Amino acid sequence: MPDRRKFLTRAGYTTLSALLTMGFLQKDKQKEDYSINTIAANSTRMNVNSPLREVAAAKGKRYGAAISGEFLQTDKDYANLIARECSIATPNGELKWNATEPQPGKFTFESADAIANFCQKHNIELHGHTLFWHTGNPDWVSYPPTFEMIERHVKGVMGHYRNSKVLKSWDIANEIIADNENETDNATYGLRKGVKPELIRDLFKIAASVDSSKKFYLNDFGIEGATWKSDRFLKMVEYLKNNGAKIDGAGIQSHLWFSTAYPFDEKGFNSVLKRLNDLEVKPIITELDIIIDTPLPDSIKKLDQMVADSYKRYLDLCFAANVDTVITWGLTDRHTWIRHPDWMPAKFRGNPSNQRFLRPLPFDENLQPKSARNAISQAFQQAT
Ligand code: 9MR
Repeated sequence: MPDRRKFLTRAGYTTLSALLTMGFLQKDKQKEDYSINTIAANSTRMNVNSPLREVAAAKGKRYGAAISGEFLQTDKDYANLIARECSIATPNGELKWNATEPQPGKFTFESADAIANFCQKHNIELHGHTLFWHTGNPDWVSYPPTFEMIERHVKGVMGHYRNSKVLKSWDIANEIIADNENETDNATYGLRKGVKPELIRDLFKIAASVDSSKKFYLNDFGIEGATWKSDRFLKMVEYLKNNGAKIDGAGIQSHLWFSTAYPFDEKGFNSVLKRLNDLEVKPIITELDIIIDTPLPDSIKKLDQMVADSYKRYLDLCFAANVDTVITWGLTDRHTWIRHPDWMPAKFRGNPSNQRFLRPLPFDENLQPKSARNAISQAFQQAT
């Protein structure tokens, strides 16, 4: 008979040393969180330090992040962390039009394939982002692109990944809904100027003719509540469903701002999730990150707690509506787009001392886990 106590102890040591090797643990936390007894007791169930991909999988769900090929190559700690935590990933830019078809009809997949290979090696599913977007296009592409441009692009890019073992879903169209009624010439669907609903329907139809084995999503931001925009987005989803397009899901980007000064529209967000579920269009969270708006707290610790509480609150609502996929837009504050000078919100750009309060992701700039990571883990663990 094997000595069960000894076995558990050895398993505990193995887990502990693996975590330390990955640089996941802060040394001073080691004693506090990782007594061998704790590990032994938890070895058969999830705890807050289990990889998020495992915590999610225990509930039939997936956790992932947007990933960048450049950082995967240059930052090994980052690559290890992605491999440890993620079961799904979205390429940050490698599948956008400017990356895949920089010249008309001349396709290049080197950087996207590198991401796909990384995902295959680490058993991570790839979410294809994106075939149609008003940003991230080479100069020769108009917005909206012509039908011919779309057809060639979709055939070229989707065709390349038709037999991919890891790429299982596509953001067929991204951010097609305008932000308000002044930016659209289509009151019903609120599409960006020049975009016609029929063109989007045809885009989905071309996609289905190339590879209908993948899941197809319509992806957008600013739809996390009952707003003019979310209403138009839902109408567009309904239009696609009713007009012969294959649409499996809706990507709710979730670039969120929380604040002590204004409430989150919980009821409105629930109603968006409910309408999608009623339409049998699966809601997934595709680009989650969280900024805390002013008034800012007086310490980073408090800020991190506010970010964590916001994650928990948001994900609890998602999981209550059966959302099974959560992708954050990046994994660490080291690489977040929000701190990039091109993308930093104007309010923070003009105020350098507030910029250290931009901590939107589960890990900090030193790749150490923050309370936000614990909150995500807890939300998964408590999901029913
Ligand atoms: O985070 C991405 C940034 O690094 C790129 O420069 C930019 C243009 O390709 O796209 C950013 O990602 C966006 C995503 O593709 C769509 N939703 C908003 C994201 C943040 O801007």
